[in-house]
Amino acid sequence: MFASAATAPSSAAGFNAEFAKAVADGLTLKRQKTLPPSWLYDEVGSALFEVITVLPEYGVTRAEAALLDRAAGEIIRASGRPAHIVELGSGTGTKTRHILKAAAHHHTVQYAPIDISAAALANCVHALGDVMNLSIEPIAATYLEGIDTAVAARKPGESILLLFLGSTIGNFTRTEAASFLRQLSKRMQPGDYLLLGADLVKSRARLISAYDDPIGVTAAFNLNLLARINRELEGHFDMSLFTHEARYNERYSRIEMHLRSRVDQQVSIEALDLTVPFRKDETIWTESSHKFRAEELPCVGRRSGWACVRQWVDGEWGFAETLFRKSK
Ligand code: AVI
Repeated sequence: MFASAATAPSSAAGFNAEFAKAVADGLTLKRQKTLPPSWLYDEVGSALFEVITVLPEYGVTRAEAALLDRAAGEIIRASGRPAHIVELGSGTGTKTRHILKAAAHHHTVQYAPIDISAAALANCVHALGDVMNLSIEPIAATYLEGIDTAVAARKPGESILLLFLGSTIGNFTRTEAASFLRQLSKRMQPGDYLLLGADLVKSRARLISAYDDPIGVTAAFNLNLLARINRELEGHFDMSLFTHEARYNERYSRIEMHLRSRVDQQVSIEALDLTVPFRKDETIWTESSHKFRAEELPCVGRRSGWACVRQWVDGEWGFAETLFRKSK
């Protein structure tokens, strides 16, 4: 299951057994080769993702930041002025800053960003260090383990506002998303809130150029996965023999990112003692990015133990922040 946009720290020299297993499993599948999207985010991939977020064609991050800037005060009031804010994924702090500043306007707020990458957490602490009345307590863990730690640290009577921003929920399948939201709900108490950022369905043309930008940053982000296999697992992928492809799957309202082999070829991965055959035009499916209808999001939450309180929509790009309260 996808964890976060910076969850898979690269180890320049080290051998990551989980990565090795994911590559061996995904590239030996008979029908559709796949690689899980969390492995896109090593040091190079995370840096490329930061560039993606400022591309003119990729409106997701800008739309969410603008929405949070406009609605932060309302979100904080509607969530009962929480003293404890927990964020899944630490990001760069840019979007969260609006929420934290609004929350810490009247009283001290405890902010716990959760990320498996210590480097991402350090950046976040650095970026938000100047927000007044904010006590930052980073948690280096997977999302669910991190929530357990954050919940254990809550003071009696204190409610938590959980942030899951950036449309990372879209990188789960719909079934995984529902089960993940249910897992979150199970760990929360009545009176706790969840703010969920999700990208909305828009025209195919807009989506394709967001995920296949004209200067090739997203292509580099995707191809870096093969470069990572070369770096970490002694792979022999020739990047010029693969092309990045973004497809829009109308039926599931999702972008699917693939790496397409230009030729029939065999690629050896020495650390796995594996040779992977590719037919011309065969692809590796590396990521899905689901898009939602605004009215679908309250239903997604309701089925997973969350009651919708309010929704804010950015109509220009098409992005929604939905605030949920844990159902009893
Ligand atoms: C992190 N995640 C929400 C991004 C998305 O839009 O699905 C990842 C991404 N992949 C390509 N461009 C951006």
